[in-house]
Parts: sequence; structure tokens; C-alpha cells
Amino acid sequence: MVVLGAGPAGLVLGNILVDRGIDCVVLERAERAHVETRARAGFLAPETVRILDRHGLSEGLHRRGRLHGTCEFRTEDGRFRLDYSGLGQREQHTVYPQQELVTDLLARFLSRGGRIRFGTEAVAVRGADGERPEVAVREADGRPGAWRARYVAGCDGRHGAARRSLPAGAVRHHRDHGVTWLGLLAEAPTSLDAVGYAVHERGFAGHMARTSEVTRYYLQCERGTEADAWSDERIWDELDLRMRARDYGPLRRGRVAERSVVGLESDVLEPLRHGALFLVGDAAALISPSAAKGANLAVLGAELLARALTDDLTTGNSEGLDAYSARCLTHVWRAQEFSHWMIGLLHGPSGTDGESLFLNSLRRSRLTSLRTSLSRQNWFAEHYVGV
Ligand code: FAS
Repeated sequence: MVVLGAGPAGLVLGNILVDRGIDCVVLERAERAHVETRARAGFLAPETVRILDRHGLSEGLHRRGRLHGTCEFRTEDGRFRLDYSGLGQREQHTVYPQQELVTDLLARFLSRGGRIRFGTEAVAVRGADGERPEVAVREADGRPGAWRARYVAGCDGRHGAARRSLPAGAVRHHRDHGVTWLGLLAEAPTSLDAVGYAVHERGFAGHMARTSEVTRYYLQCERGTEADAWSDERIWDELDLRMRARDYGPLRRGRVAERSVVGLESDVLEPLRHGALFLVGDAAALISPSAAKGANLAVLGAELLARALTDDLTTGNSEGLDAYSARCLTHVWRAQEFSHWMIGLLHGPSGTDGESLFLNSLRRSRLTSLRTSLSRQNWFAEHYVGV
């Protein structure tokens, strides 16, 4: 078994396979230090925690993670809070930075005898329609190399080799949501005891806990904005403005330690299986960070595939593998649908043409029904926390 990529998908898959005695090697193009420090997601769904619990991978998150169950919306129609932990399935997120989870997964994988090759970039997957596909790689010393296995799991993200190796005819559903966020990591404690969503005529702003000293913020910006274009002071002044600090209290400022520009896009590849090649996580489907689903879908897909591979390789029962794509896509599309709804809830066009006015009125109506309707709030909680 060859697994491409040491992100959440590849490392959860690798841990479960090694735990079940299935020989697998993870090929990762980055160095270990980069993999263990790359800050991305931070909100783990309860189902994700249950999966990690089942496979003995959750010790770190239970020790250092924090439960989180409240959203606060700040809009032109005022402020309201949703305690989603008391709604829907009555569940909460666990706030645990993705880089800490990946570090835990990596340590566990190696302690279980898992093999990983850092600095090894997969270039292409060949012969996926055969019995022994080959993964062509560029070894750490730049030399070409090749790995063969019965199966290959493409856990190498949206720009990886697995996607590049798909046969003609693979379908890609794609949507550019036309929204761009400046993703920020601030060396400052949280300013709210909730996930903050601010909807302002100047654009969206978001606030999400990461650790007790670091908070993630998002600022909607123009497409084409350079990550370093805004000074720290301009970022904080704009966040204050959009989060209505004057009405609801100042934000706790600090150095902006990391910036990234994220164009909100979504895509889904279908099917997720091409012979002996399987796609998992972002390699299978990219989802906008608006609803904090990406890393959670990666873990869910990894367990689905690990179970199917185990059945096939230990008992010869290939039903799970045959069903993997359809099962995984059911979860993917449900998450995509909610994520799409969230984008419409938090962003409205700024124009004064009829279409923009109509879409903005829809947005305000969605927020009003979320503020006033218990059934809508239960629906929101179930989908916001669910995967
Ligand atoms: P990953 O991209 O995490 O891992 C892929 C791995 O493959 C990487 O280590 C890469 O180095 C390696 N790789 C790539 N090409 C390769 C090749 N050719 N050969 C070998 N290795 C290769 N999701 C959430 O749920 N909540 C959030 O709040 C959130 N915030 C985000 C913020 C930002 C700025 C970004 C960019 C993403 C965010 N995401 C969030 C989404 C993100 O967390 C992904 O969904 C998650 O990392 C997906 O995990 P993987 O599928 O394992 O892919």
C-alpha cells in the first residue's frame, strides 16, 4: 500500500492500516518540520473525535483540545449568539490545531512501525487500472525513483500527483464562490468566547479560536490581494470596524504571525476510485473553510477507505472498496451543501444592481430566520457540527 501525503487523510489512513498489520509506506514531499508546523484547520467535529478515539489517535486532543459550542453573529441588524451545543444533536467542536493533530498522528504512526519517506515527491501514478500500479517519484536527493503496491491512496491534496494522474473522463465539479479571504493567525488570545461571524457592508470578518495564545481571523478582501499588502494596524482597524468593536468591545490585538490569501472555491471529483487508485481528503474534494469541514472530511474518508482496504487485503472481500466512492461522496456533498449555504449567509454582493440587492436581502432573511426560528437553529447546529 502506498499513501501519498502526510496530512490528516494520509496519516489517519496509515495509522489504521499499520495497526491492522497492513504494510504501507507514506510518501511526503515536504520535510517533517514543515508538516508538523503547517497551521490550517482547528475545529474538529465530534464524529472526527470518535474516529480518532476508535483508533487510539486522540490522546493529544483530549489533553490539550478545548470544547467549543457557541457562534456569535454580528450584522447590520444587531448581534445574536447561538449556543449550538444545546441544539440539534447537542454536540460541540473540539478546538485543536491541525498541526498538533498531524504531529500526534505522525508520532503514533512511527511508533507503530509505520514507514514514511519525507522529501519524496510523487510525480505520477501509473498503471492504476492494473494489479501493481507504480508511483513515480522524485527522491529527496533529486533522483527519479518508483514504488509499486497493490493499491495507492491519493491523500496529497488538491495539487498532488494523484489528481494529475486521473484517467480521461474523471469528472470534476467546480465552483468558484467569488469570495476571497485574507486568512490570519494573530499572536493574541481570543476576543470572544465564541466563533465570531461578522457581516458588514465592507465585507465579512471571522474570528476562530486556535490556542490560548493564537487566534485565527479572516477578512474578506478583493480578489488578487497580496497577503502582505495590509499592515498589522490596517488589519486590526478593519477587523474592529467589521466586528463592530465600538458596540461590542475591542478585539485583543497582537502580532499578525501568519497570512494567507484563500480564494473560496469548492470542487468534487467523481468517482473517487480509479482502479487501484483512491482519492481521500482534499485530493477527493476541496471545500471552502467557511464551515470548517475540510480536515473533518479528510479523517472520515480515511477511516472509510482503511476499513475497505483491510477487508479486501485480509479477507478478499472487496465490497467496501467497490462502495468507497459512493459512501464518501454522500458525506462530501452534504458538507458541500452546508458550506455553500454558509457562504451565502456570510457574504453578500456590494453592488446596488437588482441582483445584488436581491441576494443581500436573501442573506439578511437567512440570518433573521437563524436568529428567530428554533427549527432553523436545530438544523444549523446539526449541520455545523456534523460531518
Ligand atoms: P493536506 O493538504 O492537509 O495534506 C496533503 C499532504 O500531501 C501535504 O503534506 C503535502 O505536502 C503532501 N503532498 C502534496 N503533493 C504531494 C506529492 N506530489 N507527493 C508527496 N506528497 C505531496 N479545514 C477545516 O476543517 N477547518 C478549518 O478551519 C480550515 N482552515 C483552513 C485554512 C487554510 C489557510 C487552509 C489552506 C485550509 C484550511 N482547511 C480547514 C482545510 C484543510 O485543513 C484541509 O481540508 C486538510 O488539510 C485536508 O487534509 P488532507 O486531505 O490530508 O490534505
